[in-house]
Amino acid sequence: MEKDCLFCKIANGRMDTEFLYENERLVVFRDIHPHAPVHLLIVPKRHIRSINDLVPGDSDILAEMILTAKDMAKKENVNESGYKLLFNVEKGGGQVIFHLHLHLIGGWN
Ligand code: DGP
Repeated sequence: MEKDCLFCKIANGRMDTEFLYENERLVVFRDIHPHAPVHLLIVPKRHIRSINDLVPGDSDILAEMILTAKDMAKKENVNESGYKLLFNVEKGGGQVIFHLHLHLIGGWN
């Protein structure tokens, strides 16, 4: 865990956040400021600052995040209507929480 990292605290159960899914490596919870009817965050428990910090050894967690997003889209009933998967990368890319997370956004009519 990284000291002072909000998503390290959330992902490791130190905050009162409801998980829609959890395993040993990642968690899924709802974004506190949703941009759409369905707005989930897929977050690894291990601290990685951003996409810029990924190394070849991170390919498994990255693939698992995307596969989990696909499963969550089905659970939230947006798989057929469609959805966006988004990584904001660093400040200029809109990232405000510097702990890797994948946005799943959908549910528009
Ligand atoms: P980004 O801009 O990609 O770093 O997105 C960070 C997202 O995290 C933003 O959409 C709001 C969300 N967020 C920030 N703090 C909290 C929190 O304490 N709880 C939850 N559930 N979401 C949070």
